[in-house]
Amino acid sequence: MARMVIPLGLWLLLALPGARAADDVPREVLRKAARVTPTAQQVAWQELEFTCFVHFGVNTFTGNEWGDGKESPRVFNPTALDARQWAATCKAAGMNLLILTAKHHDGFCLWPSKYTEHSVKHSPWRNGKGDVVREAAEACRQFGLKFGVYLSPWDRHERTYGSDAYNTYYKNQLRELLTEYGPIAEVWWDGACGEGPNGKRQVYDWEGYIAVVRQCQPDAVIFGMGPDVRWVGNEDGLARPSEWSVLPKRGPGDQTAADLGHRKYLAAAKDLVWYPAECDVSIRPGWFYHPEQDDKVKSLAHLLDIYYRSVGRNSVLLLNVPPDRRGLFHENDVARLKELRAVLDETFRTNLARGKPARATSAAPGHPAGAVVDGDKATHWAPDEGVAEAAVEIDLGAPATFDRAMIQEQYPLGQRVEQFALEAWDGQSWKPVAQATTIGAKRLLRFPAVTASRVRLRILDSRDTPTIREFGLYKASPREPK
Ligand code: FUL
Repeated sequence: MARMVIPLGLWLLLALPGARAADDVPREVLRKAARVTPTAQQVAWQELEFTCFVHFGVNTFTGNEWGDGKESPRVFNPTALDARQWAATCKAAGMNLLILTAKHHDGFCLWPSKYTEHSVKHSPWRNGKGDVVREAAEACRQFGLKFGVYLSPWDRHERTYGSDAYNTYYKNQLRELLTEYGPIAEVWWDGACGEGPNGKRQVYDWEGYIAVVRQCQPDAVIFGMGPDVRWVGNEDGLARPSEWSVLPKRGPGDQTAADLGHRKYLAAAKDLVWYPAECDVSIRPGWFYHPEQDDKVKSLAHLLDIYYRSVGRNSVLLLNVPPDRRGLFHENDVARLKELRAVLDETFRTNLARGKPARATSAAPGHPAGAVVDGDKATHWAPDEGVAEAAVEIDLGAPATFDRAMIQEQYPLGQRVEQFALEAWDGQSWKPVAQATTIGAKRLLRFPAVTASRVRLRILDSRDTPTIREFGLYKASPREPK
């Protein structure tokens, strides 16, 4: 018989007095993490769920993804620009905010900035009198969308880039955008950085940039290099299977680990922060429009998968739709967005659990089980204080068939659930339907169709008393590709 060999590391672990597994975290640390909460601005942003990125600029006309800053402003000449067509498409697709690349890395400004000549002012478009930022901001207001700006810190055109004078230039442009175009809901900063004409790498004044945003648009959230919204870590539009909004405070941009927010990081952290994920992805291979990609618009199945793995995983989806050389969203992209909306609407129109009798293992005063099926985001169910394991059961009244579930935590109070399961009563016993880890703002689950008249949501582990805002059961649209 082979002898069992215990590796040295394990011996040491077994021998060490009080040795703990990495995720055996003291309760008070978990409770502390569970009580970190979002700002009102972060909540407003999270509720947007589905948002639109608009990459547009000289690259649209040169065919590049990154311009080198040497482009003539004369190349910018959309023949039929209509920002209302963008806004109308977004609205119909269920997107709630539009973020425009006011300036990309090439430095060309889509508005007539007072601080540079490298802008629409010297383009043939609208005889140099046009302002894309204004047209987009006004279209968004007209269609009830929020508006945001991408202002690339990396600027390959500006002569002062690489020196401190550039920080002044950047702040001036930021102030222009944040004071002359009405409310701005999101400011988008990636960390791209290069060398200026002087051969020096630019040292960005992030603190100074943040101060300008806070002063001019206190309701805006700052993405990426700012403190409010974090890059999910990929450009595929996909959040992690366990996506935490509470993280140890670290340097901006250093937020790409696969197990970010895992409890094993909490004990050592000095500060914990609410830093939720945004998933950016383009509907096409490129961020900018390229005619040769007209037949490469992502499939309906692919976009649905992205939706379930972003919006359905405690994140906001920022889907890029690049206007073409006319200055319009291309017909293929518009058609795909329509299909996506139709399928999502059909799937989520009827919540089979809504208003059905609900009961729970326990309920704290004022937080009854029925709150999870009342469709009211102001109410939630919570078991008795200090209970990390609890269940809520919903009686559907008659057998119903479903293959999708939606669960929301009352996340403005903190993100708490670490593990949960969905079960269905088959007449004899409870059968597992699905199991997952985090919930946060929204969790969407997909599973093979189940027919049952009773279901229960079991919270298996939670960092503190769980709070469940809403629960839903749905049957996927038959138009969803198999
Ligand atoms: C990146 C940029 O370099 C890409 O061009 C694009 O704008 C993407 C959304 O962000 O950092």
